[in-house]
Order: sequence, then structure tokens, then C-alpha cells
Amino acid sequence: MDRLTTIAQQFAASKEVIAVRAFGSGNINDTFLVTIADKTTPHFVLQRIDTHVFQQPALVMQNMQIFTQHISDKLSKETTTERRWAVPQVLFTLAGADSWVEPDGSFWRAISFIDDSESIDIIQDIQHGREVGYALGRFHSLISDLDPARLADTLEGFHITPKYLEHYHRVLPTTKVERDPDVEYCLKFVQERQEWARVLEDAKNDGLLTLRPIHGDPKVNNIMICTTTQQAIGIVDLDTVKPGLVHYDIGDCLRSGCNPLGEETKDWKQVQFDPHMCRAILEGYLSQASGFLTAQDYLYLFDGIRLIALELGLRFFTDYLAGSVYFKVKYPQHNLDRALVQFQLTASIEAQETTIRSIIEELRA
Ligand code: GN1
Ligand code: MG
Repeated sequence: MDRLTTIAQQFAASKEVIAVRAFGSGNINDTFLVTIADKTTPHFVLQRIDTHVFQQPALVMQNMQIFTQHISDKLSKETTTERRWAVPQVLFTLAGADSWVEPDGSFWRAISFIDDSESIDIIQDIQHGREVGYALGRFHSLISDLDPARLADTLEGFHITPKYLEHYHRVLPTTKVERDPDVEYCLKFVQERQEWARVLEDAKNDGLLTLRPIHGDPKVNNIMICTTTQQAIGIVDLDTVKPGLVHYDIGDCLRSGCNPLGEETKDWKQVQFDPHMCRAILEGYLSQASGFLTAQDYLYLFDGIRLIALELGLRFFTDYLAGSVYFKVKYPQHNLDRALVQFQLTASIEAQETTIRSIIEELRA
């Protein structure tokens, strides 16, 4: 039996592991789909957590148990006939542990797979957009009454844009990359926006925005779509659920969903933010979340959308400058190409500020 199968077997109870194959397109953890000899639940997801990124993986698992329990309790009390919503469950080893650590220190865990569902990398159409927005709104409304203090901070500094800027300024003098025109463009792009980049953190520190449990990474391919109904039926990749601002999530969902070329396109000059998709995603979101958003929350929505695109561009660019030590890459310039896509998206968001703000105003009314 190869090593991967042996690890998968730890989580398979007494069922035989038939196959283990690479799954999804995550930039951090390694993900596999395991097939076992069980007719009712033939699959589960096995992951090796990148412990350079998540340095306390046990806390990731602890958080997962806390919010999974909270959401499952709420779902069981729902009286109206709500749409199907599935929550991935943590699977345990035969010894009853929520993870498996290999002799080399690698950290493995398994979660249930949401049956009859698929994850799609690039937004398909307006209907898909509504479903993506619905899913984030549904998730926020299910966890909005969970005390954020119960969740550990699994990734310090995550989405705190000024901290990414500090890191960028530490990396910049040490970089070995060549200063070609693309790099010069990125340097200037960041330079011109760095003062503004404190906007959400300032609002948080001034008490205008409050911490709530957030997903942390609600991009399009983390929303599970039912293969039969095409409806969103769950949200996965729950490692970054922690206290934060819903604006980070809304911004992340929109920067991902409103970029029809996707974040991996090589054609960065053609990247544009699609305002029609923005409306569809926000409509879906607000159908679930309007009940808990405050007037102040709405005021900062546009900033959230602009900021998270800028922030992700900055994170990719910094990683390129640092020699690609954080995000997995397929070729040396990969993180530079990804940064250019996000900066182009930011520029497109900025150019359409009036339109985007009026969509938010209209939907809020
Ligand atoms: C990373 O690993 P993945 O693809 O789920 C990153 C997100 C980025 C995303 C961009 C922990 O997520 O913040 O938005 O790449 N996750 C972490 O695709 O840094
Ligand atoms: Mg993720």
C-alpha cells in the first residue's frame, strides 16, 4: 500500500480505500479525493495542511468543530422548509483523533465530501452568480450569532491589509527579481494606494465596523453547486473561519465572482470587473444577509470590494518578490501574473466606482 493510501485508510474506519486522487486547485494545502468501498458514502476529502501557513493546525481543527456544531444545531432547528444546505463534517481516525500526523511531521485531516456537488473555478453565468452570493449570505447568517471570541485566530494578520504592506516593505529591499516593466508597474500600483489601504482597519479600530465570524476565503470554487439543481448547497475550505469583517468576505467573493476570465488568466490586460455579476452576487447575498448588516456596514462595502482585490494582488506580488514561498506556483513568474490580474481588476473596480456604489444603494433600499 502506498503512503497516501495508508494515510487515507486511517480515516476510512473499516472500509477499504479504493483510490486516492488529487482534487481541486487550492494554492496552499494539498487536497485529495478518497474513494472507499462504501455504497452510501463512497467519497471523502483528505488534506495535508500546509503548516508553514497554518502553524497551529490543531486550532484549525478546533475551530472547525465549534462552528460545524453551531451550524448543525441551527440547521436542525430550522422550522421553515429551507433549501438543502450541507456542512462538511470532520472525520475521525480509528483512535478517535481529528487528525493524523506522519513521522515527518506532516499534518493530515479528513472531511466529508458533499455528495452530488461540484466546485467550479470560474463564474459561469448570472444564475451561478446569484447562487455564489446566496451561499455566502447563508453561511454568514448561520454563523452570525456565534460569538467570534470562541474562534481562535488560525492565521494571524490574515486580511489585515496594513500588515501585508509592512511585509511587502520588508521583502522589497531583499528581492532578487529583475525590475522589468511588469514589476515597475506593480511597484507603482501599490505605491499609489498604500495610504488608502488602511480603510477597513481604521473603520474597525474606530468602532465603526464590528468583528464577526467570517469564512475568510469565499471564492467561487469554494461554493459547492448541486449537479442536479445547480443550486448552491454548501461552502467548503473552512480553515480560515475566524473573527474578521464581513467586508473581507464580500470583497473576496466579488473579486473572484466578477472576474469572468478567472484569477489564473494570462491575458491580464483584458481583465474587467463585471457590474452585472456584482449585482447578481449581491442580490443572492442580501437575500440571506440583509437582516444583520448595519448602515455602517453598507457604507464600507465598496471599499471592501476594491480593497480585497488590491490586497490579493499585493500578496501575490510580495510572494513573487520573496521567491514564491507562500502560494504554490507552476512556473517562476506565476505569482507576478496573478498579481497583474488582481491589480487590473482593482483598476477596473476603481473606474466603475459610481456604478458599483449605485448598485449597492439600490439593493439596500
Ligand atoms: C489561497 O489555497 P486556496 O486557494 O484555498 C489563499 C486565499 C486567496 C486564494 C487565491 C490561507 O486560498 O487567501 O484568496 O489562495 N489562502 C490562504 O486564490 O492564504
Ligand atoms: Mg482557501
